[in-house]
Amino acid sequence: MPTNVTPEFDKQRQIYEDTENLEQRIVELEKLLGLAPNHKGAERMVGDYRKKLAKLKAELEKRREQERQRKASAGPEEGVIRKEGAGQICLVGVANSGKSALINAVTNAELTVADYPLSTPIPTPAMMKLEDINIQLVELPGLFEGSYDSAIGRQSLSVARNSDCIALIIDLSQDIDRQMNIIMGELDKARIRLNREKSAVRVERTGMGGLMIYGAHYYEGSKDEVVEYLKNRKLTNMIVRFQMPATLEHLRDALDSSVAYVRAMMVATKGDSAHSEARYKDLQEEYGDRFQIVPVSVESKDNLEKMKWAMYEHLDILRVYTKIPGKKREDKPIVLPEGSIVEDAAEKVHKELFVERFRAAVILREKAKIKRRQVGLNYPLQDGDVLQLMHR
Ligand SMILES: Nc1nc2c(ncn2[C@@H]2O[C@H](COP(=O)(O)OP(=O)(O)OP(=O)(O)O)[C@@H](O)[C@H]2O)c(=O)[nH]1
Ligand SMILES: [Mg+2]
Repeated sequence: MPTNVTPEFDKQRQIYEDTENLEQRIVELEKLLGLAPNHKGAERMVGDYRKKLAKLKAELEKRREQERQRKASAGPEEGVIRKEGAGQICLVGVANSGKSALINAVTNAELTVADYPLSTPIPTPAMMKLEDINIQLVELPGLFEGSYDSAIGRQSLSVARNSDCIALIIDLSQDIDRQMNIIMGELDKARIRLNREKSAVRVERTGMGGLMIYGAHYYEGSKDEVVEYLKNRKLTNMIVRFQMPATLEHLRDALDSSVAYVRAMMVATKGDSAHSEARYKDLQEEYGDRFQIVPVSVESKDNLEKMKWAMYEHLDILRVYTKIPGKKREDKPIVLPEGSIVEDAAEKVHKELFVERFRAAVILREKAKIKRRQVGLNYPLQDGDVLQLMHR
């Protein structure tokens, strides 16, 4: 049933829909809500617009927060590699670990492969095709002890901290402890934490009210210890929430806005070389709990396909294909973060407020028991879903 609206409302709706800038959109949407009819028949529409407004505001807040963090942590040369494709993965390892050879093996790039160190002197991107999407791989110059104190090392690490995933490249023809010590040491100096849950500890600075500590049973020590620590740091008004098992280090990181939490995996290279099997076994034993480890060899082309899929998995994304009834589905997927719902996909397809005109969505899942399912906007999507969106 169409909602009766005034001409002013219609005009303002057009203005709002045509506005691209996020801040301005919020202003226009607020004006629109001011003009909205208040009869019963319009409740649903007004509700949808209010939801949208809340979402836009949250988005703006998130953007501002990201901007603040970027400013807090960035060096002057940050952002030299523009992100492209469905996700970005940084290859991080010591010199000569086989990063360039690996990238050449899975992309069209022709990077210099050489047995002398630092043959790749600056962060270097290449595109890896995987089925119907592209994943950007970035080789960072080989790390060494003290990288973080050099300009190029600092720049590399700033690329890594903003990346979607870090692939630790461990050379199975070299000593693994030495490599891991160097890599983890430099990442640590750059305040990059791998595979660690950011939400284990949440802190909120308050103007007054003293210290409030929730979920203290998750903390490895006593609550008094937390209080003592915060007092020593002159933090007297604050809410601390432990949401998962946590240590003092987690608490310290939570108080430090320059700490970056990045997803990570491990690629063990040169699986064809002498003693590589024993080294791989040690690596599994020591780090298998923390990282998925994929052993590869460029020389014998071993496991490269498996590595590509492991990289895909670590991007935490899903692919959805739109389809018009009676036609073949689109070849190119819409790429969304894992956990996305129908509404997220709809927003990517139809730039403007779809919610109001939304009629129904149908999900086609070939592998599922129920292959065709009519769903609402809040329905969670899965990788490979084919989606039909019906609107007025
Ligand atoms: N046996 C063997 N050697 C490899 C393999 N992959 C790379 N290499 C050799 O390892 C050496 C270093 O390879 P690169 O790809 O240049 O290593 P890199 O990590 O890019 O090095 P930098 O850019 O200098 O840090 C070269 O001599 C390669 O031929 C492999 O799968 N097996
Ligand atoms: Mg290289």
